[in-house]
Amino acid sequence: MAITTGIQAMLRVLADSGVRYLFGNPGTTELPLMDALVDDPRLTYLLGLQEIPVMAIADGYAHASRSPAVVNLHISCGLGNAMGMLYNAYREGTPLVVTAGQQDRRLALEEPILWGDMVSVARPWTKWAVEVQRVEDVPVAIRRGLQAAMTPPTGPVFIAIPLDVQMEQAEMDLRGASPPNLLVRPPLESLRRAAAVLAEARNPGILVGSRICEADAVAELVEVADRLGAPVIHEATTSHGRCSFPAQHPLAAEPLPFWSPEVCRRLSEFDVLLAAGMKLFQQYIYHEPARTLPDTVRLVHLDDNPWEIGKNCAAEVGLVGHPRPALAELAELLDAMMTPGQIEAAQARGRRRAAEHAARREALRRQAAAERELRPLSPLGLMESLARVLPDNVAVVEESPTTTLSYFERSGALRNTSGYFAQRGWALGWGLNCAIGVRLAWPDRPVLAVIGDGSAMYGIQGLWTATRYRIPVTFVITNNGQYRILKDCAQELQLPAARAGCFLGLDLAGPAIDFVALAQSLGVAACRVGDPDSLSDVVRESLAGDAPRLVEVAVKRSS
Ligand SMILES: Cc1ncc(C[n+]2csc(CCOP(=O)(O)OP(=O)(O)O)c2C)c(N)n1
Repeated sequence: MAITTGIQAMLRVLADSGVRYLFGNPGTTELPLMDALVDDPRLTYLLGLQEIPVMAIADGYAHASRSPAVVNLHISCGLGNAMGMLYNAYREGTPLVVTAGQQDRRLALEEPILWGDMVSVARPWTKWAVEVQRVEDVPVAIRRGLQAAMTPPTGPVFIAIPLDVQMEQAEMDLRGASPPNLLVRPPLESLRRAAAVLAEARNPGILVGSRICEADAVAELVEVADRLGAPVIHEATTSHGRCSFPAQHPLAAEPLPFWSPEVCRRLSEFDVLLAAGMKLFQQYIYHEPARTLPDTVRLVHLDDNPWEIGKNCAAEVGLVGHPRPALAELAELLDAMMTPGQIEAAQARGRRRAAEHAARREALRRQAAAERELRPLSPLGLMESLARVLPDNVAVVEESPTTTLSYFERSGALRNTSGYFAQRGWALGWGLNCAIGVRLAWPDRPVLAVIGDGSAMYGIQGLWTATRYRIPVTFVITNNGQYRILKDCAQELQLPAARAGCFLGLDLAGPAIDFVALAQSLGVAACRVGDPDSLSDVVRESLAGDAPRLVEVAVKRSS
């Protein structure tokens, strides 16, 4: 027990829990924190110039470091600016502890400047939201917040601390959080049923989501896929997230298509599907028929979040538990259960899938290589120029909706699965900043961010933070001068003007945005390139460098 202030208690519990960074943007109600940090050697504060960068840098850091990231926001207006990124974190399950100041409670009845009911604002997109009312409760709230953020389903929490509580003193227990071991295996009886269904499948497939990568269970999934000879299918780019299966593995299949009729058609060849760590299904635009999973499929669904199992699609066997021990156990059970005939059939399926996969990958690479001739570069031509220079240990962050096309993964250029980050929540402004957080967590891995011109403008201030703290990220801005995805969606919705090729509010060309000048004004070295060889050269050099750099590339417009 020690006598200290509320804010010192918060810092002590955070430091004792292993937290090293605070990501923030302050106002008056956060000044006790800023003051206390002046000579605190335990925690480093990273200043972001707006709340979108603050939250998204923290998001990237949390995912790459596999630890909770702690954010400090200004009262109501700061939280307001942060809401899009809070939404992303909630959809992704990012373990964020978002703290904020609150007005002095002695003023509250008068409704002082910037006072507001922040808990009600944050609650829908957090696992837990609270305003601490007694200084003695600060350490408990911080410990609980850290633990709640990391416990499945992982996700953000929100803790507001009024100014008077921050400055008050009390005697408190300041020990850090010590979360329990969460490697909980699903019940053996359910695993046996799952293994039996999978073993007897004539043509099994595997649907995989981000939580397999996040649970560090990719190697275990490979073991299961190999035993079954089953292709492994990621979510469509609309909700892709992390890469949970090695892109170069012979069983890595094309991701799911976008719309329900094609998803259903694609899945109709399978008699059994194992869904692992994936939300079934995250659709976007309604299509008839809306059904995604064919009636004929028997579903085995594994997740650490029971809410996901049977949520939209009835599962014959539901497995609730940590994916790593669950998949390891499943592989062992398959070894014990599969008959020689089943093993032989699985091997034959695997060989057939491998041949199909190799042919598809080769055709994609050929097409991309041919498109290198186009000017301005096409999306494929651009991605192929980047793919040529990706180091083995690169981390890639993508937020460029119509340019990236899952090319790194589909072409096999991505050799290290852990380093792939893509949008899941779709509040834009995330990608450029997520990349900064990833690099902060992984100082030894080069980081490439491929960001659309539209997306970049929602969080461009992050460039200043990258320079200020010398965090070397290579930002490639794919500039097509438009919100192309929205034009594509307007056509998909068959809207009358869009069908005639007319759009309003979806072009960024008048005036054109000068990303080179913008980056330079925020302290980041920048250049513009147009041909593929120069692009490859400048990105290769930048990835090996020790400072942030921005490369603007013109991309062919569709209309
Ligand atoms: C904060 C936020 N505002 C608006 C949108 C809607 N939106 C989705 S994609 C998109 C355009 C993205 O443009 P760009 O990054 O240039 O990629 P492109 O579609 O041209 O490939 C917009 C505005 C959003 N998802 N998030």
